Amino acid sequence: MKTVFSGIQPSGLVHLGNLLGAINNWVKLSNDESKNYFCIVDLHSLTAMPDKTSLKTSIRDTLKVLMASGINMKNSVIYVQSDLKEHAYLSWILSNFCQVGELQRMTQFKEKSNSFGTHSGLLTYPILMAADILIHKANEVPVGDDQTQHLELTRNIADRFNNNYGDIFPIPEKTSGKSGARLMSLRHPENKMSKSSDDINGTIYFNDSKDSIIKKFKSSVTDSQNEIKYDLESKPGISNLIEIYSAINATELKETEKQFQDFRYGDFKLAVAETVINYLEPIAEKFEEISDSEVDSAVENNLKLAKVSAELTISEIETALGID
Ligand code: AQP
Repeated sequence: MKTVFSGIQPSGLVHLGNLLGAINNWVKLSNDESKNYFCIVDLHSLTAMPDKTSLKTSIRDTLKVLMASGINMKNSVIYVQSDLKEHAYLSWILSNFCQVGELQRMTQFKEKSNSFGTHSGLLTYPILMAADILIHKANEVPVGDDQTQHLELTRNIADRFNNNYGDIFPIPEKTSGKSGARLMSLRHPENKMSKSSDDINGTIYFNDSKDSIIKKFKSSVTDSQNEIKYDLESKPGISNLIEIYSAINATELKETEKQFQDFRYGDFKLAVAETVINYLEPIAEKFEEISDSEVDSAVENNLKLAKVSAELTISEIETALGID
């Protein structure tokens, strides 16, 4: 049986990019024959030095979104990274299988070190991500395209460990949906849609009101032509809207293009807004129904399962390294 791992940072409200790029695939995988670990990676979010109260709220809200998203909880273990100290322990071990130069070349490091300053947490973050994945010996990692480089590094680290100490880790594969793997900001289609974006009008949050979603789509940046065509180079705004519509309706980009070929931009924007409203509404409603105590008991039970898996891997690694 395959093992799946993926994580999400509690760095703000979950947005449409997180849902279509990652969580949608988690829902699908959780209904397959696989063992799934979905983790709120709060240690990663410390790299942005968050405010204590917002972090606590964000952890709880992100757990609730996962529970509301339709993930099959029978096949899935949902837990918080800092509750399982083995992640950080393995990260230290794996840091010996990674070169500083590799970390310095990571695009996210270059981008984020401009905003948050260059502390070593930002640099070593991908090693912690490798530990998150390898601690459960995951074969499959459903993530958005922004994580491709980090996953490649994880594969290299696993390979180097195996070459030196025996075949402990499977080499994990990245999986993403046909579309939605990289949603862009509605206001700045050259930047990815992000929780921590400066312009919140470019991001659709899971609990945005109907009016706010319509307003954000109406004001989305497109181009001066009037052709519904997928062309990332010259029409990034319209391509992003085609991507969103296709990801929600599980249609090919070409099919969406054809369906709306005679539409004016304004009408197409409204059609995409409506599809997004229908997609988000049940998630936001379910989110409101989940109580804090339901979250607490789910996390407590799930953590026990995650701990069993992590301890098994750590014990194998310690034996392989001679530190058992
Ligand atoms: N714009 C996006 N399009 C598609 N997928 C995306 N993901 C994030 N943004 C997009 C995917 O969502 C999962 C969880 O991401 P994360 O919270 O761990 O970190 P991130 O990629 O840094 O996400 P954000 O929303 O941009 O957060 P901040 O603003 O804090 O940096 C991942 O699988 C990611 O690929």
